[in-house]
Amino acid sequence: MKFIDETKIRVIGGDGGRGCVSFHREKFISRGGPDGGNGGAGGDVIAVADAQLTTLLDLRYHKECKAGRGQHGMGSDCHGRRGEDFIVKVPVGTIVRDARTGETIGDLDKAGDRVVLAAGGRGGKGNAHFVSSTNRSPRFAQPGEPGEDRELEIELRLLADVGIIGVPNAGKSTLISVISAVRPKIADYPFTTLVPNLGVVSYDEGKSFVVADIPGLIEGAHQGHGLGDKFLRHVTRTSVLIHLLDASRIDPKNPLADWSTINRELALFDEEVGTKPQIVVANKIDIPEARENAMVLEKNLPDSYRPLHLISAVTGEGVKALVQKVGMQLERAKRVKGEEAGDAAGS
Ligand SMILES: Nc1nc2c(ncn2[C@@H]2O[C@H](COP(=O)(O)OP(=O)(O)OP(=O)(O)O)[C@@H](O)[C@H]2O)c(=O)[nH]1
Ligand SMILES: [Mg+2]
Repeated sequence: MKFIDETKIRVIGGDGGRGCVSFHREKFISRGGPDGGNGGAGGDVIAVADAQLTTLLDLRYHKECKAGRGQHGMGSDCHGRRGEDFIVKVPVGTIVRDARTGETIGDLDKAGDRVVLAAGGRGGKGNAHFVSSTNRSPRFAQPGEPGEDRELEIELRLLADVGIIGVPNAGKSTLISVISAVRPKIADYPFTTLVPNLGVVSYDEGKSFVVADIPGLIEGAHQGHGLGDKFLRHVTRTSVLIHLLDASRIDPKNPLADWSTINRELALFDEEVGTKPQIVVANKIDIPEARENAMVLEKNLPDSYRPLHLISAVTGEGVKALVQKVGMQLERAKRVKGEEAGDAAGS
């Protein structure tokens, strides 16, 4: 299935129904009072986060979403029915912005979250509403109001706890395939992965986290080189990054080359992504010399990024320990977040 993570749509709330001008008519009653009912309100266009969806693809085919109009008011004090709402299903992690002002309208980060994208217009009042001591038989009613009409930018940011980033061919997809149930394409050439993959990783008993494997990054990704850096939006909400390096490619004379290149691209994409906690991992240590080169890398890494983790996604060496470490780091991050939230509530 095609993966779409940004699109534009137009949303239009339903128009309100017209109020009615009517007078009571009955046999033997010569001048009945006004009895025109109110028009019904127009329906709303509402976005609902649906856990079954993983892409914005459906919206590509549904560029315009219009809710139903309210029914006009009728005689005998009958009010018009409300227009039908138009429900737009979006994946969890969808952010909605007004295309003109850039204002964020909604951030649907939990399944079932709802946001009104375009409100329906109010229904007009019927003439019965306008009866007063000075005007006992008004001959006018209100028109319905038009529904809201706006252009929206829709963006999807996958909700993952952990992002796997690194140069092309480092083994990111191989790693996600051995720690979760997803089976992405794996091949010995750069840019095998074209769209992010999400997997659920179980560790300990009953505990799990969600990991995202994103397409490889190269120098100049922020200028669009390779596949560009737009997929980094999917790691903006993660708590931890696994920075995966291909140990067989480490040059002992310049061991930090790949690592620094990627870090530069992260920082150029977004300051927050650039400073996210990173677990640095050297993969492919089953290849001769890879292990030695990884040791050189480890010596050159800044203290805060040590220890370097050595793994082979193919033989499985070091993989379980890595998953445990990621799990522990996530739990710590959650505790800190909880404490911060507690502090904020307490103060
Ligand atoms: N020897 C060895 N080869 C590996 C290991 N992990 C991955 N590979 C191989 O490295 C190649 C690239 O693996 P992928 O998992 O597709 O790499 P990727 O990082 O997802 O690459 P892109 O999607 O192109 O960015 C494949 O041929 C894998 O079989 C490993 O631990 N040891
Ligand atoms: Mg891949």
